[in-house]
Amino acid sequence: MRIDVVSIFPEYLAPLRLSLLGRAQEDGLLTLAVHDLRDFTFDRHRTVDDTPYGGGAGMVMKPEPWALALEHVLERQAGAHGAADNPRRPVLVVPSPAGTVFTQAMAYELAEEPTLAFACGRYEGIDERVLDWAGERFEVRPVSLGDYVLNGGEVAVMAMVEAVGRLLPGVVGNPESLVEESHSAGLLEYPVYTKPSSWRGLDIPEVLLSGNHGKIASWRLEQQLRRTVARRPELLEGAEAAPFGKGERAVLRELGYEVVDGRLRRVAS
Ligand code: 6GU
Repeated sequence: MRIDVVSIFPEYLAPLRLSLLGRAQEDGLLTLAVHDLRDFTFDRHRTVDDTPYGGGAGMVMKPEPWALALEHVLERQAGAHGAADNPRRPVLVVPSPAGTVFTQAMAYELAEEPTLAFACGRYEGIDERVLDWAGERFEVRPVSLGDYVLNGGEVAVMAMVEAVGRLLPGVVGNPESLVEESHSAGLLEYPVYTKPSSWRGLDIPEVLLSGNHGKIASWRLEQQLRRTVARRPELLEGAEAAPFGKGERAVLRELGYEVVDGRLRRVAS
């Protein structure tokens, strides 16, 4: 996969050269290019922002540097592996607190693309006409990390590139760690423990020493259910009941959920 990021703070993205994704780039599994938006300006001050029409606080990113930067990205991406056979337009992710919320499902979708581009806005945002213009050349996707406000898209891009990059074939050494995650999709992970079995007066759950793999698996699933109910109940409300067997349904009932038309429903308690 080829990823291009446009930002006024290219150094912000430097950590993507480290660790797992750094290795993926060395191994040729991922090509990551970060472009400085100011390289697409021509005035002495390399200006990328201006005051908003209609007034109001803050500054807005000027359109022309963005068009030039994104044209440059399109040229570079045209030669990427798989780009020529892509029947669809290349995806342009625009990080924004006003976007669709980024999820693991979206990470899997994006991991299928031969190329991805990210346009990091700063200040109050990018002149809206850039998105209209880009919409004729890219599949534009405004994406948010969640309901809070960051100063710009760079940190969000780091999160998204890491989430997508680790799904690319060969990037994660043991692909079973991905399989396990997708099996438990929709539930939070179970708690994990390592040696020593007794530490500062705290013992690990006994079942983990039993050697009974069936019992361990059902204990872990029960922990996932309890955790999800306690921390993220909205993940269970309306979820398909089909993946849950007799034992799990009993736990779910105890936790206040019933099955109606094959879906979980919170029972008033
Ligand atoms: Cl993608 N961008 C910004 N600026 N703030 C955010 C965000 C993105 N996601 C959550 N907050």
